[in-house]
Amino acid sequence: SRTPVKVINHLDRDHLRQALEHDVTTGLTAASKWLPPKWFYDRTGSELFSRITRLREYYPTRRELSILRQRSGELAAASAADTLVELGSGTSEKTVLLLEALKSAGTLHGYTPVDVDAVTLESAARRLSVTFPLLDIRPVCADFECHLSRLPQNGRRMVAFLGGTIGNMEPASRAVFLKELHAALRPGESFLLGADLVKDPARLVAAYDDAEGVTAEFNRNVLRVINRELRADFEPEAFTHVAVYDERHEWIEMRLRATRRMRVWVDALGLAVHFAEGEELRTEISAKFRLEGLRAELQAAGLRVRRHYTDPDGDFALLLAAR
Ligand code: AVJ
Repeated sequence: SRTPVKVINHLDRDHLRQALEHDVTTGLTAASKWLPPKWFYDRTGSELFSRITRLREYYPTRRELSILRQRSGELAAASAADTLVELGSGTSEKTVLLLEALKSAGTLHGYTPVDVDAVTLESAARRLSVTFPLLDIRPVCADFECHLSRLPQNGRRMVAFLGGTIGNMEPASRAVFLKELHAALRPGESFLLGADLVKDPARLVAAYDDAEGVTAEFNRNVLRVINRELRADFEPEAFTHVAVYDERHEWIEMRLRATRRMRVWVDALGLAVHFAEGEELRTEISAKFRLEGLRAELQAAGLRVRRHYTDPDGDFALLLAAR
């Protein structure tokens, strides 16, 4: 048997802790309260998200998978990559298709999954090391928004950012992120982007407010994370899950709405947070895109789109760009 996969960790407990403290302080003392979506993903949150991807209403994962099933061969050939770097890899479920394609193309050498959740990262890496015993797997526990320049430099890389996670960033952060990504890539390396497309708002809202309430539990999980990590006393059940489509920004917003007046104590920060009845806390934006807009954003960062695909219904897009 092979040596266990070693996780390179840029997120020591102190770093994570400081980032969480910073985000909670900033977000919960703002006039309009908000929290960044990355704190959804502890072990429970990652499991809930995995359940979301199997919900009837949540189409993005299935659509992206269907594009990958059809096009991974072309993507592998066009990229000529030997190393796959995956940002926000989570359970790496879709990755297998890309790895298989690179293997068939005869180029596959390494895989670097990058994720903030060390537990999920480790188990995904372990699972893949069984399927691909010769693959050089170097998992990196990192925040891809801050650590792009510290990714392993080995090989000719294809950096994949799948699932539509780019939609979690506001336009200004997206521009910064894409520029930094461009700076981290060498000529000849590529960027594979999965993005959810603008569509009927009713379908969008349903995808983020499923009948079973899985997304609602996922949303409330961020409060449980804060309770545990920062000794806070949020009552998750006192908040209602809200999903709205903002037509002007073309993004979904997830919020948690206080069902009554509340005072929440965040012990680790010595912070009291007051909620009025009906007050909303924004927990996520999930932007929806148009192909031309994506092309322009990539172009502005110096990345040229080489291939672009959508599923037959035009719900989701995969773009391969070159540095
Ligand atoms: C993992 C960010 C792509 O925005 O669709 C799913 C997260 N939030 N349901 C998305 C999510 C609510 C998901 N991403």
